Amino acid sequence: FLPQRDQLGVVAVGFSGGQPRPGTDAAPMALIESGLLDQVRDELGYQVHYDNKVHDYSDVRPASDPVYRNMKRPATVSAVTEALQKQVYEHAKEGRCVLTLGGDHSIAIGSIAGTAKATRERLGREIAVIWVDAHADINTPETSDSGNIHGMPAAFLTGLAREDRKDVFGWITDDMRINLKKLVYIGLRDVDRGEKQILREHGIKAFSMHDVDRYGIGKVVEMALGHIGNDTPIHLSFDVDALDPMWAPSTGTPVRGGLTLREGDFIAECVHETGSLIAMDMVEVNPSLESQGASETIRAGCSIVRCALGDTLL
Ligand code: 5AB
Ligand code: MN
Ligand code: MN
Ligand code: MN
Repeated sequence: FLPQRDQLGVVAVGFSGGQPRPGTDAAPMALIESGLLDQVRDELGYQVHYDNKVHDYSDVRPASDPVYRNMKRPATVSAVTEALQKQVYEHAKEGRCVLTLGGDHSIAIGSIAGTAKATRERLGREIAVIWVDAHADINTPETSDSGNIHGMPAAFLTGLAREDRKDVFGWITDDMRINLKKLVYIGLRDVDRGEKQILREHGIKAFSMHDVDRYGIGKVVEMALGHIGNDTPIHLSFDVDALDPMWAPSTGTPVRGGLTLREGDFIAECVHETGSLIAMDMVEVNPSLESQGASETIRAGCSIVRCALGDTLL
């Protein structure tokens, strides 16, 4: 189902409103300036469809945006992700693999909604999502302590969180949602109490750092891919904070005890090898935090994207 695997749609999302720290909005430009898209074009041989623009979505952002149901900047995140959903959908319906450069992780609401919808229309298939992260990002507005929407995208995408207000994610329709059974996590080590309950209650497949230590990354990836099954279209949502802060210090919510850079690259390489990758997000890079570590973090993000798109060691 990937006839156009050499075609890559790229959306650069300069957005940080899903969490409180400015800076993730500068990540797409930093990733691109470090040569990511040139490498993908020249070394990996993709035809890159990119509008040469970091989107800030200033045209759709509401003037005022009070807290609603405990969510911070709900109408802003909703408007931005709705616009992103349309951009990603347009690429995906052409059969392109879609790379979304964030931005904080709230933007996955838009990118995954776009690929889920396009894949249903194009192939009549449900997508699987591999969520690589220190966090589960599956708080509902009610279980979240922070009110930050970058901790909630998986809840809105699976339908565990729902809202009728059109300007607060009410635009998410069933065809944009993902199946709880086709969501799998790798790298978890900082999961909120309410999130643990959600994961348990719904039997959501999750491989924590404990599992990585116990089985090794090779076995964990094998089990994760086994869970979603062969020939299932895969959306890889990669939060750079899945990596240990040693490799990726410049991120808003770093947690020690994470993946090595090689383990992150390895996950991406294995997803590429399936031949089923239809989309990828690289999120939560924040070049303005830990300024000494910014170039390291950007390099790590670029490396993981290249691996997912087929860069090989030999
Ligand atoms: B990230 C926390 N669970 O809900 C919350 O970086 C952290 O996209 C969320 O994974 C981290 O605020 C969101 C405490
Ligand atoms: Mn995270
Ligand atoms: Mn995340
Ligand atoms: Mn984070």
